[in-house]
Amino acid sequence: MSVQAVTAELRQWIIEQDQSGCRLEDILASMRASGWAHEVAVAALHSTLQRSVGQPGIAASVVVQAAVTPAVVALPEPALSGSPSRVWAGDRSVNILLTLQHPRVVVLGGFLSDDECDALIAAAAPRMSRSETVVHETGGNEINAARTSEGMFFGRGESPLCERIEARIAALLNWPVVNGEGLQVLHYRPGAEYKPHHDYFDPAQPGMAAVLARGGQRVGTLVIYLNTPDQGGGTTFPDVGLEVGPIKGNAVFFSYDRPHASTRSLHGGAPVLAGEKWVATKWLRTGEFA
Ligand code: PD2
Ligand code: ZN
Repeated sequence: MSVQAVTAELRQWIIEQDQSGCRLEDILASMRASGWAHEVAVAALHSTLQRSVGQPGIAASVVVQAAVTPAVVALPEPALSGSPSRVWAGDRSVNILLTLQHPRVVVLGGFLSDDECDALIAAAAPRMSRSETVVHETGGNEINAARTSEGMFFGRGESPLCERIEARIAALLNWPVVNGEGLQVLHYRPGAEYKPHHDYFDPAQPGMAAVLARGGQRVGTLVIYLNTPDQGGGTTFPDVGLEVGPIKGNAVFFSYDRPHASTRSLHGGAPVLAGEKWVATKWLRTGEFA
Protein backbone atom coordinates (compact mmCIF):
# COMPACT_ATOMS: atom_id res chain seq x y z
CA MET A 1 0.00 0.00 0.00
CA SER A 2 1.40 3.42 -0.89
CA VAL A 3 1.89 5.96 1.89
CA GLN A 4 0.39 9.39 1.20
CA ALA A 5 2.58 12.24 2.41
CA VAL A 6 1.17 15.58 3.51
CA THR A 7 3.44 17.99 1.62
CA ALA A 8 3.99 21.72 2.09
CA GLU A 9 2.17 22.26 -1.23
CA LEU A 10 -0.88 20.37 0.04
CA ARG A 11 -0.93 22.41 3.25
CA GLN A 12 -0.69 25.63 1.23
CA TRP A 13 -3.55 24.50 -1.00
CA ILE A 14 -5.71 23.71 2.06
CA ILE A 15 -5.01 27.16 3.53
CA GLU A 16 -5.87 28.86 0.22
CA GLN A 17 -9.15 26.94 -0.09
CA ASP A 18 -10.07 27.80 3.47
CA GLN A 19 -9.17 31.48 3.06
CA SER A 20 -11.27 31.70 -0.09
CA GLY A 21 -14.30 30.67 1.99
CA CYS A 22 -14.54 27.06 0.82
CA ARG A 23 -16.43 24.86 3.32
CA LEU A 24 -14.31 22.22 5.08
CA GLU A 25 -16.61 19.45 3.88
CA ASP A 26 -16.00 20.61 0.29
CA ILE A 27 -12.21 20.74 0.77
CA LEU A 28 -12.39 17.21 2.17
CA ALA A 29 -14.53 16.07 -0.77
CA SER A 30 -12.02 17.56 -3.29
CA MET A 31 -9.15 15.78 -1.56
CA ARG A 32 -11.07 12.47 -1.58
CA ALA A 33 -11.87 12.96 -5.29
CA SER A 34 -8.15 13.46 -6.03
CA GLY A 35 -7.34 10.13 -4.44
CA TRP A 36 -6.49 11.02 -0.84
CA ALA A 37 -7.51 8.42 1.72
CA HIS A 38 -10.22 9.74 4.04
CA GLU A 39 -8.14 9.51 7.20
CA VAL A 40 -5.10 11.14 5.59
CA ALA A 41 -7.24 13.99 4.23
CA VAL A 42 -8.88 14.57 7.63
CA ALA A 43 -5.52 14.48 9.40
CA ALA A 44 -4.04 16.95 6.87
CA LEU A 45 -6.97 19.33 7.29
CA HIS A 46 -6.80 19.07 11.04
CA SER A 47 -3.09 19.57 11.43
CA THR A 48 -2.91 22.34 8.81
CA LEU A 49 -5.78 24.44 10.06
CA GLN A 50 -5.07 23.86 13.74
CA ARG A 51 -1.64 25.36 13.23
CA SER A 52 -3.26 28.24 11.43
CA VAL A 53 -5.96 28.98 13.99
CA GLY A 54 -6.06 32.65 14.80
CA GLN A 55 -4.97 33.81 11.36
CA PRO A 56 -7.65 35.88 9.62
CA GLY A 57 -10.16 33.94 7.56
CA ILE A 58 -9.11 30.51 8.77
CA ALA A 59 -11.70 28.32 10.48
CA ALA A 60 -11.02 26.85 13.92
CA SER A 61 -9.79 23.27 13.90
CA VAL A 62 -12.70 22.43 16.15
CA VAL A 63 -14.88 22.29 13.03
CA VAL A 64 -12.66 19.63 11.49
CA GLN A 65 -12.47 17.76 14.77
CA ALA A 66 -16.26 17.48 14.73
CA ALA A 67 -16.04 15.67 11.40
CA VAL A 68 -13.99 12.90 13.00
CA THR A 69 -16.03 10.25 14.76
CA PRO A 70 -14.80 9.86 18.35
CA ALA A 71 -13.21 6.56 19.36
CA VAL A 72 -14.64 4.36 22.09
CA VAL A 73 -12.32 4.07 25.07
CA ALA A 74 -12.03 0.32 25.68
CA LEU A 75 -11.84 -2.49 23.14
CA PRO A 76 -11.77 -6.28 23.28
CA GLU A 77 -8.16 -7.42 22.90
CA PRO A 78 -6.07 -10.50 23.73
CA ALA A 79 -3.21 -10.07 26.23
CA LEU A 80 -0.35 -9.90 23.73
CA SER A 81 2.24 -7.79 25.51
CA GLY A 82 5.60 -9.55 25.27
CA SER A 83 4.53 -11.16 21.97
CA PRO A 84 3.55 -14.58 23.35
CA SER A 85 3.23 -17.51 20.91
CA ARG A 86 0.23 -18.80 22.86
CA VAL A 87 -2.34 -17.21 25.15
CA TRP A 88 -4.45 -18.92 27.79
CA ALA A 89 -8.16 -18.58 27.08
CA GLY A 90 -9.55 -19.84 30.40
CA ASP A 91 -9.75 -23.54 29.53
CA ARG A 92 -7.46 -23.86 26.52
CA SER A 93 -4.27 -22.47 25.06
CA VAL A 94 -4.66 -20.65 21.73
CA ASN A 95 -1.86 -20.00 19.21
CA ILE A 96 -1.14 -16.47 17.95
CA LEU A 97 -0.47 -16.84 14.22
CA LEU A 98 -0.54 -13.23 12.99
CA THR A 99 -1.13 -9.75 14.37
CA LEU A 100 -1.74 -6.51 12.50
CA GLN A 101 -2.15 -3.08 14.09
CA HIS A 102 -4.29 -1.16 11.60
CA PRO A 103 -6.74 -2.66 11.04
CA ARG A 104 -6.42 -4.47 14.35
CA VAL A 105 -6.43 -8.12 13.33
CA VAL A 106 -5.27 -11.19 15.28
CA VAL A 107 -5.30 -14.64 13.66
CA LEU A 108 -5.67 -17.46 16.18
CA GLY A 109 -4.74 -21.13 15.83
CA GLY A 110 -6.60 -23.94 17.62
CA PHE A 111 -9.33 -21.80 19.13
CA LEU A 112 -11.81 -24.72 18.97
CA SER A 113 -11.11 -28.47 18.95
CA ASP A 114 -12.27 -30.51 15.95
CA ASP A 115 -14.97 -32.08 18.16
CA GLU A 116 -16.26 -28.65 19.20
CA CYS A 117 -16.43 -27.54 15.54
CA ASP A 118 -18.34 -30.70 14.56
CA ALA A 119 -20.73 -30.36 17.51
CA LEU A 120 -21.49 -26.71 16.68
CA ILE A 121 -22.25 -27.58 13.03
CA ALA A 122 -24.47 -30.50 14.10
CA ALA A 123 -26.44 -28.27 16.49
CA ALA A 124 -26.82 -25.47 13.93
CA ALA A 125 -27.54 -27.49 10.76
CA PRO A 126 -31.25 -28.20 11.40
CA ARG A 127 -31.89 -24.50 12.10
CA MET A 128 -30.32 -22.83 9.05
CA SER A 129 -32.13 -20.31 6.84
CA ARG A 130 -31.00 -17.75 4.24
CA SER A 131 -28.81 -15.10 5.96
CA GLU A 132 -30.17 -11.59 6.30
CA THR A 133 -28.43 -8.26 6.82
CA VAL A 134 -29.47 -5.22 8.86
CA VAL A 135 -31.31 -2.52 6.86
CA HIS A 136 -29.63 0.67 8.02
CA GLU A 137 -32.58 2.90 7.15
CA THR A 138 -35.05 0.98 9.33
CA GLY A 139 -33.05 -1.26 11.68
CA GLY A 140 -34.93 -4.31 10.31
CA ASN A 141 -33.46 -7.33 8.46
CA GLU A 142 -33.61 -8.31 4.79
CA ILE A 143 -32.25 -10.94 2.40
CA ASN A 144 -29.31 -9.41 0.52
CA ALA A 145 -27.55 -10.53 -2.67
CA ALA A 146 -24.23 -9.50 -1.08
CA ARG A 147 -24.62 -12.29 1.48
CA THR A 148 -25.40 -15.64 -0.09
CA SER A 149 -24.83 -17.85 2.95
CA GLU A 150 -27.37 -19.52 5.22
CA GLY A 151 -27.28 -18.84 8.92
CA MET A 152 -28.78 -19.11 12.38
CA PHE A 153 -28.25 -17.51 15.79
CA PHE A 154 -27.84 -19.40 19.04
CA GLY A 155 -29.14 -17.61 22.11
CA ARG A 156 -26.34 -16.60 24.46
CA GLY A 157 -25.69 -19.46 26.90
CA GLU A 158 -28.26 -21.60 25.10
CA SER A 159 -26.32 -24.87 25.59
CA PRO A 160 -23.29 -26.01 27.60
CA LEU A 161 -21.27 -25.92 24.33
CA CYS A 162 -22.29 -22.29 23.60
CA GLU A 163 -21.54 -21.38 27.22
CA ARG A 164 -18.07 -22.95 27.06
CA ILE A 165 -17.21 -21.17 23.79
CA GLU A 166 -18.56 -17.84 25.05
CA ALA A 167 -16.51 -18.11 28.25
CA ARG A 168 -13.40 -18.88 26.17
CA ILE A 169 -14.02 -15.84 23.93
CA ALA A 170 -14.51 -13.62 26.99
CA ALA A 171 -11.28 -14.88 28.59
CA LEU A 172 -9.28 -14.56 25.37
CA LEU A 173 -10.49 -11.09 24.47
CA ASN A 174 -10.88 -9.72 27.99
CA TRP A 175 -14.45 -8.72 27.26
CA PRO A 176 -17.55 -9.54 29.34
CA VAL A 177 -19.70 -12.48 28.20
CA VAL A 178 -22.79 -10.26 28.57
CA ASN A 179 -21.41 -7.78 25.99
CA GLY A 180 -21.51 -10.49 23.31
CA GLU A 181 -24.32 -11.27 20.88
CA GLY A 182 -25.28 -14.94 20.61
CA LEU A 183 -23.04 -17.06 18.37
CA GLN A 184 -24.09 -16.95 14.73
CA VAL A 185 -23.34 -19.96 12.51
CA LEU A 186 -23.04 -19.41 8.73
CA HIS A 187 -22.94 -22.01 5.96
CA TYR A 188 -21.58 -21.14 2.51
CA ARG A 189 -22.13 -23.52 -0.43
CA PRO A 190 -19.93 -23.37 -3.55
CA GLY A 191 -20.16 -19.86 -5.04
CA ALA A 192 -21.57 -18.32 -1.85
CA GLU A 193 -19.82 -15.28 -0.40
CA TYR A 194 -20.22 -12.32 1.90
CA LYS A 195 -19.20 -9.17 0.02
CA PRO A 196 -16.96 -6.66 1.86
CA HIS A 197 -18.78 -4.74 4.57
CA HIS A 198 -18.27 -3.23 8.01
CA ASP A 199 -19.74 -4.97 11.04
CA TYR A 200 -20.37 -1.75 13.02
CA PHE A 201 -23.67 0.07 12.76
CA ASP A 202 -23.70 3.48 11.08
CA PRO A 203 -25.13 5.74 13.82
CA ALA A 204 -26.15 8.35 11.23
CA GLN A 205 -28.75 6.01 9.71
CA PRO A 206 -32.26 6.52 11.06
CA GLY A 207 -32.97 2.87 11.88
CA MET A 208 -29.89 2.47 14.03
CA ALA A 209 -31.09 4.03 17.28
CA ALA A 210 -33.11 0.93 18.20
CA VAL A 211 -30.25 -1.42 17.24
CA LEU A 212 -27.74 0.60 19.28
CA ALA A 213 -30.09 0.79 22.27
CA ARG A 214 -29.70 -2.98 22.66
CA GLY A 215 -26.07 -3.32 23.79
CA GLY A 216 -24.45 -0.30 22.15
CA GLN A 217 -22.06 -0.30 19.20
CA ARG A 218 -20.24 -3.37 17.83
CA VAL A 219 -16.50 -2.97 18.46
CA GLY A 220 -15.08 -6.41 17.68
CA THR A 221 -15.73 -9.56 15.65
CA LEU A 222 -14.45 -13.11 16.03
CA VAL A 223 -14.96 -15.38 13.00
CA ILE A 224 -14.27 -19.03 13.89
CA TYR A 225 -13.74 -21.55 11.07
CA LEU A 226 -15.70 -24.76 11.72
CA ASN A 227 -14.36 -26.66 8.69
CA THR A 228 -11.72 -26.24 5.98
CA PRO A 229 -13.17 -25.54 2.51
CA ASP A 230 -11.25 -27.18 -0.35
CA GLN A 231 -10.76 -23.86 -2.18
CA GLY A 232 -11.70 -20.24 -1.51
CA GLY A 233 -13.73 -18.90 1.41
CA GLY A 234 -10.98 -16.84 3.08
CA THR A 235 -11.81 -13.77 5.15
CA THR A 236 -10.52 -10.73 3.27
CA PHE A 237 -9.53 -7.23 4.44
CA PRO A 238 -9.48 -5.31 1.13
CA ASP A 239 -8.07 -2.06 2.59
CA VAL A 240 -4.79 -3.82 3.39
CA GLY A 241 -4.79 -6.75 0.93
CA LEU A 242 -4.98 -9.37 3.70
CA GLU A 243 -6.72 -12.73 3.32
CA VAL A 244 -7.03 -15.15 6.24
CA GLY A 245 -7.20 -18.83 5.23
CA PRO A 246 -10.22 -20.68 6.67
CA ILE A 247 -8.70 -23.59 8.62
CA LYS A 248 -10.91 -25.72 10.89
CA GLY A 249 -10.62 -24.64 14.55
CA ASN A 250 -8.74 -21.40 13.75
CA ALA A 251 -10.28 -17.94 14.10
CA VAL A 252 -9.73 -14.35 13.06
CA PHE A 253 -10.40 -11.52 15.50
CA PHE A 254 -10.63 -7.89 14.46
CA SER A 255 -11.72 -4.74 16.29
CA TYR A 256 -12.75 -1.24 15.27
CA ASP A 257 -12.55 1.63 17.73
CA ARG A 258 -15.15 3.78 15.97
CA PRO A 259 -17.94 3.23 13.43
CA HIS A 260 -15.84 4.60 10.61
CA ALA A 261 -14.04 3.33 7.50
CA SER A 262 -10.80 4.87 8.82
CA THR A 263 -10.55 1.76 11.05
CA ARG A 264 -9.78 -0.20 7.82
CA SER A 265 -12.02 -2.93 9.19
CA LEU A 266 -13.75 -3.48 5.84
CA HIS A 267 -13.84 -7.26 5.43
CA GLY A 268 -15.60 -9.95 3.44
CA GLY A 269 -16.00 -13.68 3.03
CA ALA A 270 -14.43 -14.60 -0.34
CA PRO A 271 -16.47 -16.89 -2.60
CA VAL A 272 -16.19 -20.59 -1.81
CA LEU A 273 -14.68 -22.12 -4.95
CA ALA A 274 -14.78 -25.80 -4.01
CA GLY A 275 -16.28 -27.61 -1.06
CA GLU A 276 -18.32 -25.75 1.55
CA LYS A 277 -17.60 -23.41 4.44
CA TRP A 278 -18.97 -23.25 7.97
CA VAL A 279 -18.12 -20.44 10.39
CA ALA A 280 -19.32 -19.18 13.76
CA THR A 281 -19.29 -15.40 14.21
CA LYS A 282 -19.27 -13.60 17.55
CA TRP A 283 -19.96 -9.86 17.63
CA LEU A 284 -18.88 -7.88 20.67
CA ARG A 285 -20.72 -4.74 21.85
CA THR A 286 -19.72 -1.80 24.00
CA GLY A 287 -22.46 -2.62 26.54
CA GLU A 288 -24.58 -5.46 27.81
CA PHE A 289 -26.49 -7.16 25.00
CA ALA A 290 -29.80 -8.30 26.48
O1 PD2 B 1 -17.45 -15.95 6.83
C1 PD2 B 1 -16.64 -15.01 6.80
O2 PD2 B 1 -15.45 -15.18 6.48
C2 PD2 B 1 -17.14 -13.68 7.16
C3 PD2 B 1 -16.65 -12.61 6.47
C4 PD2 B 1 -17.12 -11.36 6.79
C5 PD2 B 1 -18.06 -13.47 8.15
C6 PD2 B 1 -18.47 -12.18 8.43
N1 PD2 B 1 -18.00 -11.14 7.77
C7 PD2 B 1 -19.44 -11.86 9.47
O3 PD2 B 1 -20.08 -12.81 9.98
O4 PD2 B 1 -19.57 -10.67 9.83
ZN1 ZN C 1 -18.60 -9.21 8.82
